[in-house]
Amino acid sequence: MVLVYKPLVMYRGNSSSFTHAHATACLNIEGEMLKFLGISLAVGAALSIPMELTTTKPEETTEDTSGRLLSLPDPEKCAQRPNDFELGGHKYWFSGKHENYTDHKVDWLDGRNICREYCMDLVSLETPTEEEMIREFLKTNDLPYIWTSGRLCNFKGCDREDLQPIWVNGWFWSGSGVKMAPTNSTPPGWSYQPWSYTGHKTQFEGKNVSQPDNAEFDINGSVEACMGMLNDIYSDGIKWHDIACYHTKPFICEDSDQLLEFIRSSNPDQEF
Ligand SMILES: [Ca+2]
Ligand SMILES: [Ca+2]
Repeated sequence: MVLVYKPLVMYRGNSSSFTHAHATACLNIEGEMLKFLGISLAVGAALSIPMELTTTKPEETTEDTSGRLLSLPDPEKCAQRPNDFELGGHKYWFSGKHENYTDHKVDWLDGRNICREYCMDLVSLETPTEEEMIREFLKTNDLPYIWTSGRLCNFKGCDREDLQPIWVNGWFWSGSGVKMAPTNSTPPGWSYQPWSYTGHKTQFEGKNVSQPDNAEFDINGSVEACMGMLNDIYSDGIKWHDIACYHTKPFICEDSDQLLEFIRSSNPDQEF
């Protein structure tokens, strides 16, 4: 598959400390990781293509994607990244527990970008063990919702046959580049279906309409292309929901192997 990719400078805002070479190195590492995983589908999100280049039909969304790019890691932040809990050698932190971010509700891409400055990304729930840990965290802390890195492949290159239908086979973890199991059944090796069996559309259909349901698209044309965990918002317990990416929520960051590898190789004398 060939993705049209414009080699832009992949940072935004005040990033004078990063050269274009840094950006290229970072992208290359992520590209290698994707090759290793054998999932070129995630290139759009994991390779940090700006949102305005990745949305195939921007007129279909109310998201303001102008000038939105992904951030590169900051060595100082990476070295001192917060650590609220750990699993399998990965560190995690929740925005609500940290001074600068206590009342921080951000849209999905801002969440990714804050995490990425710490060599992390929004949390990716690849295993039931990890999913249960995060679910327990929401429950214990009585949190209404969080962003995860879950993302719908709805940009250039996503028309590949094996990703169809896109609402079933087109979801992946942008933080790690791992493809999700089909959304319409219990994932292999899991004892439960993490996507909600209900949601906004249920009230109109007279029967349960499960997630992902792209419900907001019918209301205002916003594609529900990002995935959050909602805590009983639809009296459904703590479940996965597709949500339009512009909504603001607190977030959980998880170590990014790719970004840590990048920062370690570019700062060999520092501990991360
Ligand atoms: Ca994970
Ligand atoms: Ca939904």
